[in-house]
Amino acid sequence: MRTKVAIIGAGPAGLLLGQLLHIYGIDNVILERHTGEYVLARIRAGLLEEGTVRLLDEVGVGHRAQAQGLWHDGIELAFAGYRHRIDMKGATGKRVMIYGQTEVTLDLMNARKAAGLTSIYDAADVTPHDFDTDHPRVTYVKDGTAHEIQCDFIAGCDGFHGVSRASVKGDAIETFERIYPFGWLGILSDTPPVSHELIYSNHARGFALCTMRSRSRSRYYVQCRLDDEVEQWPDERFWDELKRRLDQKAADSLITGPSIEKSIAPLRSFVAEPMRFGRMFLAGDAAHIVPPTGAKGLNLAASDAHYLACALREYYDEKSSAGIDSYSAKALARVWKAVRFSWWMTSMLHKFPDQGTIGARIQLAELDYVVHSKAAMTSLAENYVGLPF
Ligand code: FAS
Ligand code: PHB
Repeated sequence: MRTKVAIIGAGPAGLLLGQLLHIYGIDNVILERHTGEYVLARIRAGLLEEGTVRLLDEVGVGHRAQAQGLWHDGIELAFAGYRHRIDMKGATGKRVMIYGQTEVTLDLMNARKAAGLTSIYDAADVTPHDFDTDHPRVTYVKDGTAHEIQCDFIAGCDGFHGVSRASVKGDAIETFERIYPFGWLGILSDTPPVSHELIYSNHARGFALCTMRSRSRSRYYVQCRLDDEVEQWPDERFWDELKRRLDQKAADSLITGPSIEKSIAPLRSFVAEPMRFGRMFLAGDAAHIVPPTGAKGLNLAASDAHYLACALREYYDEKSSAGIDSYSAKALARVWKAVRFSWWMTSMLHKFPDQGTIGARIQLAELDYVVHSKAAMTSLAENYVGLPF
């Protein structure tokens, strides 16, 4: 088989890139190691920046998000027993949309199918080859049969544990990593959200986040130990702990119910540089990971897909390699600002084992400053709603 761009990974980065390339008239094939059902079953992000929603509209899949997504003008920071609202729309003129990553992935999958584009799920041993030559190729095994795809370019959209970044020679890549000494225990429940906007809570017992997927489905997180296991957190314990980390009004009005999903995610900041290796590009989690405190992971996957699709359109339409030559620097400039913001939000809101009493006080002083300073609130808001592409 031959295609112009072989995309490895059918998560948000790969699927959005595939649709953008399609509307730019650039043939592409997606190779995914799991089934579509498996990909859809993963509960992950829930918050889209306006720029991400615009990209969904651009590829013709924004209608369900526009119909079912919840536009939010602000968020609340809770600390020292009180909640303080950050008016993001007032500060930046922009909003964010609550619309689950699962729905984004489903919308993109359906659009890809409707366009008759080639997606190979359940592809085993997917391996990029010869991407440092003008004739890259990708091999894989499907139902026991080996296959090869010749292509012009490879897009490694295969997430943090994918094969693309792992295929780059050690001396050609530099990585930067910070692993946080805690995780997030997340729960999904068919209960009405405790508040109409998100609540990020700094508490002496640890961080908590109240978010949602709709007006009848809530998503909650509590900071947990790295060695915690889901089995140690029966629903009752989770709800009790969440209430203890919220202000009294939220704790009193919280509606609990049976969990329909419960999982623990580790937190890390990670960046690989560069994001281009000859004729192979990395996009999304394959190149970078942020702690979800800033809700940036999915949105960075979207901006990478946008930058890469525009660069490839320039290559094919204008016979210019300027775009692909500048892709890595352009994407990384936005990635690093999101890495910084996600680190800052995480540092301000979580309980760190070694922070001591002074560290807790400095966090409270920072939060007190942020919610009482127009400049500080505007800075938080413009990063949270998404810096320009
Ligand atoms: P993905 O990991 O989503 O997709 C990569 C795809 O490549 C997967 O389908 C995988 O099966 C496939 N793949 C991997 N190796 C392969 C191989 N060798 N061959 C073929 N295919 C291969 N972000 C937020 O903004 N907010 C959140 O709240 C949030 N919560 C998260 C919770 C968890 C538990 C995790 C793990 C991540 C969370 N994220 C969150 C980040 C997450 O949403 C990612 O940023 C987003 O999925 C990135 O999309 P992709 O880059 O497409 O990577
Ligand atoms: C979510 O809805 O899952 C979510 C929202 C905002 C975050 C993290 C997760 O910062």
